[in-house]
Amino acid sequence: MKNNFNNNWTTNNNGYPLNGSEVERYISVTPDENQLRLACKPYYCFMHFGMNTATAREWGAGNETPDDFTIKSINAKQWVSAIKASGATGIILTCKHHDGFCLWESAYTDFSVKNSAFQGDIVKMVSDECRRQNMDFGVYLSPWDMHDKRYGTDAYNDYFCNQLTELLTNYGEVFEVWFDGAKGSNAVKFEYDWDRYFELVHRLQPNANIAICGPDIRWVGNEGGKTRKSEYSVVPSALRDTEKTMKESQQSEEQASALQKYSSTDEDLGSRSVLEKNAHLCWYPAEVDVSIRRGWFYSKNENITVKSAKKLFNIYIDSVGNNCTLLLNVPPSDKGVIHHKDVKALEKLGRLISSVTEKPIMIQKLGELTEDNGYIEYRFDSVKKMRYVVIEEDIRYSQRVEAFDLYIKKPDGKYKQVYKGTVIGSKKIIPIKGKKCIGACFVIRQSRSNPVIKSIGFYE
Ligand code: FUL
Repeated sequence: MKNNFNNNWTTNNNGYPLNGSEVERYISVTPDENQLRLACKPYYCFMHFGMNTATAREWGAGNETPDDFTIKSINAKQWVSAIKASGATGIILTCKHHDGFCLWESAYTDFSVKNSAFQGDIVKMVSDECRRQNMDFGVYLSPWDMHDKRYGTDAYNDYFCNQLTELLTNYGEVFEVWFDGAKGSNAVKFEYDWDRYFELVHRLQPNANIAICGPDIRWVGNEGGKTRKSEYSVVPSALRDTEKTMKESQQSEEQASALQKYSSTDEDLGSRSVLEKNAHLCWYPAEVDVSIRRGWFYSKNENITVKSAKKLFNIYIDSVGNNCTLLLNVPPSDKGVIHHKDVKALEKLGRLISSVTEKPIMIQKLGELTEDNGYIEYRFDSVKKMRYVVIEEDIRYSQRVEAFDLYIKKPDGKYKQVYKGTVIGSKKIIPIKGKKCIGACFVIRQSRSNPVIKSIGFYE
């Protein structure tokens, strides 16, 4: 056959074994309940807000006082509505960033909103509003603390656990806990008691995923919204090493822009050649954290850096549509609101995201493929202008597809290849740019055992 459709996973599988004990070892690695839930809600937002919002800094100096937090009110309703309009399903709030200032009235420090001009508990205001608007709420609590004198001693681990306990008991359900690996290069050497932190999260919020310096969600490795060509979720367990994550994280206030660039270090995290050398494997999907603006915190000088909806949408396609989750940072301003430029971009982003699946041509649930499904042909009832194809693996059975091709059938009946892909995973979104076609063909070239495809959808 001309397009070589017969050369597929059921015939030579690109020369790789289709089954066998090694393949069994890879496909036995699957997500747990929390990770499965996360994959169903793959887009949520970060909110960097705190002392740095008031001082227009990214990290601050650690010697700020509660008086420096000059913000007097916030409009939590506007925050949550603006995020919701963008299609996101949750918000992770920086309850305490590296400067140490707490957005809630912690019983374990004086350095919080309770001693500032602000009346109220910002964590409560945001988490309550999230619940009101049916959005998930998550917490960011920076392990590195420039302000607290206990940092560097055992007492700090107790302090951190006490704060974590407050956040995980007083604010309802928490969907994600974000432990940042960033730390100033000249900060005192200190070993965080990660096991104790993780145990606490598991006990107090059993449904929460722990991200970055945590076992459930992997940092994609840059802050510029870039992903690898093949984003694997089955990877060596060594990637969960918190020390490694910390080494690659931000180490100075000025370094932020360098981290926005993509580094090709560790480009291949999960191909067979990597997995075969590693005895221990885990399910560790990537999260893409990126800011809508240049910085993580609001600064009026950066109003001109708000990314366009189109740019944000491309980031969405490259992350959510590339087997990752997206954590888009939207920092409220020192006026306590999300700036109108960001609000506008978010609204448009929401419309672009819903446009992907608005006009289905055909959606098929496939399940486990068999010998007869080396390639699958689709016939549409009339000529369509196809704009997107969305393919999902049923990740309860791991991540199996390693290579696939997508063809469209042109109105003259000829096939044309429109995409050459590698992994699929939880979701692959392929933009086709409105090409005219009367059908399509999905050819899986390489797989780990029989592919299990939850669905394939074609959209105008
Ligand atoms: C980094 C931090 O240093 C930044 O300030 C920001 O919070 C970002 C999400 O993580 O490592």
